[in-house]
Amino acid sequence: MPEAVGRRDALVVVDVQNDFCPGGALAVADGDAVVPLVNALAPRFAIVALTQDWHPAGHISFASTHGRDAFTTIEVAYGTQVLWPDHCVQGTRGAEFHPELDVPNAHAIVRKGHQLGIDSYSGLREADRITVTGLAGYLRERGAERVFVCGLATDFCVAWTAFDAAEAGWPVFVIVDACRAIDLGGSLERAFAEFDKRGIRRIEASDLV
Ligand code: VGL
Ligand code: ZN
Repeated sequence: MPEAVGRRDALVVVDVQNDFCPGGALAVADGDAVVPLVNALAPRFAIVALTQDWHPAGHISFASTHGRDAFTTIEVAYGTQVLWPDHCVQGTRGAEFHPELDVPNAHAIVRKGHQLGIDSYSGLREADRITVTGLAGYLRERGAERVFVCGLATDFCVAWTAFDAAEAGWPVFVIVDACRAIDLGGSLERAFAEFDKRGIRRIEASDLV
C-alpha cells in the first residue's frame, strides 16, 4: 500500500550501532543491511530521531553481571529480563553508530538503558515502564502526527519503540525491510502478532512515496 510521506511524519531510527552489526557483541544477522536504506529514507522526513543503546558497565541486562549464560532470562524488579552479552557500553566503539550511517537531518539522539538497574528496549520508556526518555515529548513538540520506525532489532528495540509510540496515540508504521531481527525463541513472530493486534502497520520502504 503506497503511503505518502508528509511534513508531519517522524522517522525514528533505532539502535543502528556497531554492536548490533556483524562483528559486534550482539550482532543481528545482516544488521548492517539496514544502513543504506535508512540513509535513503531519512532525508524524506522532516522529523528524524536516532536512538542509541547506552549501557554502563555491569548493566542489569548483561549476563556477565549475574554470572549467567547469555540468552537466558532472570526475574528482576520490573519483570523478566533477557540476559545479553555485554553490548553498547557507554563510550566504546560498539556503542557508536555504524560508521556508514549518514543521517545529518537527525536532530535528536536519545540514549537509553543508561541506568545500571533498568534496561530499555523502547526509545520512549524504560523497562520499569515509568521512566521516560523524553523522545515522546520531543516528537510531540516537533508536531509529529505519525511515527515511522526502522533499525535494530525488529523484535526488541524496534518493537518496543513502536508499541510505546502507538500507546502514546500516534499512528505507527514499522518499515520492515529497514529492520533486522534477533529472532530469539519465536520473538519475531510474536512481535509481528503484537503489531497486528495494536494496529501498528508493517510496510516496506518502497511503499513510501
Ligand atoms: C537491543 C537487546 C538488548 C535492541 C538492545 O536494540 O534491539 N536488543 N539491547
Ligand atoms: Zn541493550
